Amino acid sequence: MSRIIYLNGSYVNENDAKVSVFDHGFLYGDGVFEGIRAYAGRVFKLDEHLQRLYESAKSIMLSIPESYGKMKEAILETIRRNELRDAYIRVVVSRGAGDLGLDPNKCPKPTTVIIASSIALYPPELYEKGMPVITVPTRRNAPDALDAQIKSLNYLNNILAKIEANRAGVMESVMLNAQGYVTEATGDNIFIVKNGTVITPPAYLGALNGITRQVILEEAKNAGYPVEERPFTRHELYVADECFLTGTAAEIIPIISVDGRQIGNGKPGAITVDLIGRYRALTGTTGEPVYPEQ
Ligand code: PXG
Repeated sequence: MSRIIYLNGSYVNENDAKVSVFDHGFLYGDGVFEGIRAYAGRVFKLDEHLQRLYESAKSIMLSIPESYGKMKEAILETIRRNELRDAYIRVVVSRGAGDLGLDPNKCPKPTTVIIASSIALYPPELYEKGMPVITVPTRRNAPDALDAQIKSLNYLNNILAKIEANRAGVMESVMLNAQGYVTEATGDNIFIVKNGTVITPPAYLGALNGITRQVILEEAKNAGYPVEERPFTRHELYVADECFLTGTAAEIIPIISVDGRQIGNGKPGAITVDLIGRYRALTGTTGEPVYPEQ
């Protein structure tokens, strides 16, 4: 079935959803985006994603044409028009078409695209068995160069890190910052567990303050686990009892080895498994209803 795409105020068939080659999103990666999920007819953490979208845009002085309320309705309507209940939603706002120079002043009208697609789930055995990762030479962007809180269309060093993972035969890589502290994976945040304490790097080191990350920090506190947001190096990662990644697309994925060092007993840890269960209990039961509730 051909998808219906929201493009600048209209709902069009995916074959007609076309953007100019002069769009600065295409020419320069000048724009922002969000990746959002719906479960069982409810959009999970929609306001949190929208707030981050508008904050990313504000930071790069991009004025989103749609008001917050209009954008929210457009997201829900795009899901409805595609008759989805479980969906991955991509919202992209680019600087729009301009000339061949960098200057955003030459781009009078931003481009807004909303895609709602059925979700390509990761294989279930990944969650049961966990997966190996590596750390890579490609550094996460320094916050004084390009702040990780801006979810911009510039993902090149994350993509380079993904290429390094592919070449090493693993699915994900963990990026360090220029000082060698662990930041995050290419599209997911990272957590370790040591002696029962749940630890994640602070966002200021150069990690996106992910929405799944925030949910997991909250759920860990609710469950009574001590929680710490503090810097750690590769050594602490190697000697962790448990490790997992968090993100909207991946949810919570257990990590069972890092650079060939087995984590814990090489199986998903007990706290990781508990947190996966707590996260799954929230998705599909909380969030913005897409359809009138029966
Ligand atoms: N770090 C980075 C760099 C991200 O881009 C996350 C962490 C997780 O954040 P949330 O808010 O989702 O918990 C992200 C966001 C994909 C994909 O298709 C995922 C993201 C970005 C781009 C693509 O897997 N995740």
